[in-house]
Amino acid sequence: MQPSGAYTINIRKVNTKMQKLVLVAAMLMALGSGVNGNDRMDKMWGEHTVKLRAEDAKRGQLFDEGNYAMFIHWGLYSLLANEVDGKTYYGIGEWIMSPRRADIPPEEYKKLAGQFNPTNFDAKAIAALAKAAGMKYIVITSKHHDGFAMYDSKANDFNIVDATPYAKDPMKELAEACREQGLGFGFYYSHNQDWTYPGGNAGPEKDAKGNRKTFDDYFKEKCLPQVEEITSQYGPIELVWFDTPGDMPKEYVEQLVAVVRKNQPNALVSGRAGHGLGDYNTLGDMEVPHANVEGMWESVDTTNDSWAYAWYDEYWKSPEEILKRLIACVARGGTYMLNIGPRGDGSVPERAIRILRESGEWIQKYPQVVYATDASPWQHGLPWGDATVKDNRIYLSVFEWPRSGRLFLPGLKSEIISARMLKGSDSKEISFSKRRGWTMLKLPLRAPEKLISVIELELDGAPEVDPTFALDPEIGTEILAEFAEVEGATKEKFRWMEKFGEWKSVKRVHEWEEGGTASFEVDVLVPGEYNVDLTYAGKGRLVWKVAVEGGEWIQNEQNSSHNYQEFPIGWINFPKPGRYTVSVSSVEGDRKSASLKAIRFTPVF
Ligand code: H79
Repeated sequence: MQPSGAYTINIRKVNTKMQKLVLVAAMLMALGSGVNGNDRMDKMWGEHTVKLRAEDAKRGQLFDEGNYAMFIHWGLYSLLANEVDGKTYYGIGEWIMSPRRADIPPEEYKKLAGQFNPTNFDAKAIAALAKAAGMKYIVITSKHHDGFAMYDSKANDFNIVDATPYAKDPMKELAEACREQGLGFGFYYSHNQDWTYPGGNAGPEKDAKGNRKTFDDYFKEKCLPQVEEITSQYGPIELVWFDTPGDMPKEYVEQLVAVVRKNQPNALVSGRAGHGLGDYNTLGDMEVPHANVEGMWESVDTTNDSWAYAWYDEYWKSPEEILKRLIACVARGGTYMLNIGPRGDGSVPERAIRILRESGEWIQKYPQVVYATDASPWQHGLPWGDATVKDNRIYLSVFEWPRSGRLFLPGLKSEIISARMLKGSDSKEISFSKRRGWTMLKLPLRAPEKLISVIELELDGAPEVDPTFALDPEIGTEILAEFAEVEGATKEKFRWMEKFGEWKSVKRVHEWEEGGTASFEVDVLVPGEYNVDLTYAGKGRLVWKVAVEGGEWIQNEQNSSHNYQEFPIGWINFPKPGRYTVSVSSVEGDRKSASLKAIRFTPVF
């Protein structure tokens, strides 16, 4: 059935063939033209710090110990795949009907349901994929901002059973398949925004008869009954993932949380429920933090760029990249939820399957790195990898294998009982030595693993570490500006959209005053010459000064770009081992635009 009327939506044929790898130039879309809606975005997403109450410990167990979950964005929008009437919209696919995208009127959008027949949806295969990927639960869109219910809803007939030729409830099958695989299951539900139901936030203001509808009408007639349904029709669920609370009044959020508590006493409520009523905090979309984060939190991320299926979106994160991001989240103290966007016919893009299977194989070999582990005592990544902790053991995940066969570990104060190079369930003792607070581990010349190799350190107690940044004697050490002590400049978090809805973020130092500095404390093991690079954004040529307190300073001019880019400044000397304070200042050029993201020290000789 084709949509009728003056406005027709021609959907793209479901694309089962692999598309050419398009590293779209648009990816580098203007930072300057991005939305600096930082405060607004925090409000939009309902970001805040929440700590799970102690008595709730059991409720969050799968979240807290599983550390890795599958997110699924799937709905009517998947059918459009980000193309409407021959025009492709680059960005997050589930926003396609928004006035900011293809601007599809609600009544037209609703007609799409007549074409939605996802016969290739295979709940068992998806649950098996999540399992093979090492994920512990699945959270899927029961209703996104478009208002279409992907489950059997009695409360509203704009749903997959009543409005489509498919006429079945795929969520029943998926909930069942998860149970069979021993996985947890949960629903995403857009509680505030509803773009097709009158009264929903950003939805129509009047109903079909022309009567004005309020948010309260939407809430009582659709939202609350649907949350009642998703929490009562699918057996025990792990969590309800509310999103974008916006300005939704507290009393509504309270009612929703009460429904979840009543029907699913063991389910978590996402922090984006709003008003601090959720159980944990979700960072900004696609944000993997660089410093340890307190409390219970998660990062949500995409396997490619868009949440929902987009026909052109073939820029995938490699298995190695996925593992690095997962380990980084766990090492910062959080949980990682990674999204796939099935096509409108229900099938999962083959590349997503490959990535998840391959990274999953690694996780099955090294579960101790990921599950039920604690954050890194270094509180940030290390130049060659990252660290996770289980009781008296530290697992060092080595992303960059040292060519010299020596791995330099700074600041570990605890006694090492044994150091072992792991190879799956086998392991081999390796030797180590200590010098000036650094531990040197003697590694085989070739990495045992293709993706990420793991070293296990058994300690005489819980790890004690001096987390000061330390310059690796063999490879470059990057220190982000977010770790700088700042005087006469401003440090702040800045978010921008690379493509529509595809968020990037940085903690930058900018608004430099005359003589303003960003200072970094560093520990040097091997004295000598280090090349200094700065990563910054700005306008025109900029002059930067880098000074070692009580020692040498260097200064240089380089070009700049609106997007963060790394530029060399010059060599600097650390005359002897020990502690130094290095400060960076913006000296000349358009200082207003100068925005520092990171400094890197690479040993020369
Ligand atoms: O489901 C995915 C997104 O669709 C959803 N969250 C993830 C998990 C999400 N919905 N809204 N947002 C994320 C925030 C997006 C805000 C923006 Fe805009 C939409 C920026 C530009 C368009 C609203 C309108 C805020 C600024 C302008």
